[in-house]
Amino acid sequence: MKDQEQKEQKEQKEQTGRQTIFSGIQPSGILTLGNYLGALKNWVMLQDSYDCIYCVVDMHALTVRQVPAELRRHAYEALAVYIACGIDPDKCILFVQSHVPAHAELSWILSCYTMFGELSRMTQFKDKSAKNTDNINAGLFTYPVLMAADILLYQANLVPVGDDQRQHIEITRDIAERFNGIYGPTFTVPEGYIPTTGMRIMSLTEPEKKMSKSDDNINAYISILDSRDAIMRKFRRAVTDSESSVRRGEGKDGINNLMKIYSCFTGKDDSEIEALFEGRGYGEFKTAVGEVVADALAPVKTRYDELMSDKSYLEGIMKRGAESAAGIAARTLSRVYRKIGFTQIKN
Ligand code: AQP
Repeated sequence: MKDQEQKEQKEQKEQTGRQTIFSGIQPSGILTLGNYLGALKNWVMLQDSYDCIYCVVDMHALTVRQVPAELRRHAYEALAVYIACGIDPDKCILFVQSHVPAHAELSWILSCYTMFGELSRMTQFKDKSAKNTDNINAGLFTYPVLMAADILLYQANLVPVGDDQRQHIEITRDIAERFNGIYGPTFTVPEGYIPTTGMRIMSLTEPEKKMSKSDDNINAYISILDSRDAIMRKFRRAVTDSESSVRRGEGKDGINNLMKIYSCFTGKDDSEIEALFEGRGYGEFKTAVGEVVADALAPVKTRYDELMSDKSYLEGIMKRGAESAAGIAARTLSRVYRKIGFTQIKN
């Protein structure tokens, strides 16, 4: 980004006094209802009040083996889904992580300020290494360091994520505080912004597990781009329990999950849902959940199709976003390099 443009952006930020938000989603598949409720819906809500930077974190996706052509396609799809869900590229910086090399550069530095023991405690590492026993690579282990670099490069104040990412926000804060403690104020110490509803959407087939886009069973997740028929079918098949009255309860993970999803789309709380479906059984409830989800996702799918038919538009957004992000990231990286004692050559 040009010096003048950067200066103007800085001045504007000082005038508006707005806080910065950073978040991202891996293009490791087609984004799910979990990504929508845990992340995207909030991103859209936040874009008018904060300086938002939203990223397609393709480098993170590499921690699990990807088919190259699919990874490339999923990156375009993720960007199109962001926009189709309502993220406005004129209000936010939207970019693809691998287009800004500073993420990898800061990640290396931060890995030297992150302890092996800290990383060993990460539940996502434990879960993913149990799932990918033939590919427990070092990237899977150091994933939280790259995530810390993503956030700290932009001096983000808030990171909107689902409940599953709580631990990664904590380690980011620890790394930032450790670095600041040694070298003086360098990084903004970010806070997680975790929604109260839709915090963790669970699998439809194994409701004790979170809904994941890379689940081998396609019936376990609702993809944001699923057809109405597919959405209805998956909800009808959703695993519940042997009772029949719709009510929240211990050991009723399937129904609890469906109630949470229904609540996210209708704004109704548990007692309202229980009253509405009294005496109507699980079958009717599952159909009702499917309908509210399908209705909400239909316009997203239509907009997505339009966007995907114009690749050059998406590439223009990627390029513009990468330039803006790189300008901000370069300032943080240069400050870090100076503080840790790297030599720097003036251009
Ligand atoms: N099930 C979920 N419920 C609520 N929020 C969720 N998020 C993901 N799944 C759920 C939120 O989406 C953001 C980005 O997640 P991600 O896709 O980058 O990584 P992930 O959490 O590992 O998601 P997946 O779908 O489980 O990916 P795969 O299958 O590739 O590992 C985060 O804010 C996350 O909280």
